[in-house]
Amino acid sequence: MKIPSNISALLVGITLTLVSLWIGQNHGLLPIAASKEAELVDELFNAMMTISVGLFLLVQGVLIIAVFKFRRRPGDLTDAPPIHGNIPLEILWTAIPTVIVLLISVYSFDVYQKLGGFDPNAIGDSGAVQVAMLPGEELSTPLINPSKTNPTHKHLALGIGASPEAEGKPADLVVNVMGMQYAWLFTYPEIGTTTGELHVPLGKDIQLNIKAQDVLHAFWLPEFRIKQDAIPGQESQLRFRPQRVGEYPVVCAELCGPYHGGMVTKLFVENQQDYDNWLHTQIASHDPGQTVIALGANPPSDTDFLAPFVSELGVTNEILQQLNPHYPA
Ligand SMILES: [Cu+2]
Repeated sequence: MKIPSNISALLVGITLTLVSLWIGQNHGLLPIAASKEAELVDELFNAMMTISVGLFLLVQGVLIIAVFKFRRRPGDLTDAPPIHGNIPLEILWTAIPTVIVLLISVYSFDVYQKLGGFDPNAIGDSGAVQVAMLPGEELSTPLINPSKTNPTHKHLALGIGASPEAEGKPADLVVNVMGMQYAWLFTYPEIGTTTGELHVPLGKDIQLNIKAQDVLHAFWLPEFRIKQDAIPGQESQLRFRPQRVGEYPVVCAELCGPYHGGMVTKLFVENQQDYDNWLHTQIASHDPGQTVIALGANPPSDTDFLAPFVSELGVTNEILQQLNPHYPA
């Protein structure tokens, strides 16, 4: 029995759609999604993956079928039929990708907006007035016009800000992040402590204020699908809500020097009790001198520098004395 060609085309179409939908949801390319933001980004990624797989299978499938079906047979020395083009077909294969790209752009803008990446209040809010000047001309008005600066508007912050639901509300926890060759430092302004690992409570609205001390870095949380440049002299921010307890990598995603690859630390998402316990250990061990050591502003003496290792790593005074004759007994 011969199956009519429109029915087989329909069956092929259904199979192609089902395979694309399955691969779009089960590609396994992304790490765990540890925040609400990550789920939104993943839905967008999966939608694009579904469309890409469908198009790939369709185009490659047609190509492979054509290679076999229309190959030159032995002894056939005739020319192929002279085909000049097919205008309706060309319009169709231009229009379909155009519509797909437009839909993806609207969808991705929607995700960006839900993430808090787009702040309508920030547009034109820098307060700067453009003044065209001829060479040698004196500047008669200040470049920053104070009357133009609306104090109710936040200053223009780069990065991912509050989501539309959290707009106008302060974050539950603010942490200052400093990128430097080759480490991330996290300062908790409430308690004034500085750490090399980031600890945040589960389910809270977290705001990171990101700066760089030396060169460009990029603060990347792969499991949270957010990344933001750390720029010397320009603060940027990331706001997110962790919704999964765990230990996640913090990666520098901007080639910042020879040891860039080692600029990795950890983000710990903890339930409130564990987070509070950690915070108390930080307050208990808080030593303003350590912050200074980390920032290299006021180099400590060898004795000060080695002191923490005596207690924390079980290095004895005798060992230290062997290494450094000036170390006090
Ligand atoms: Cu870096």
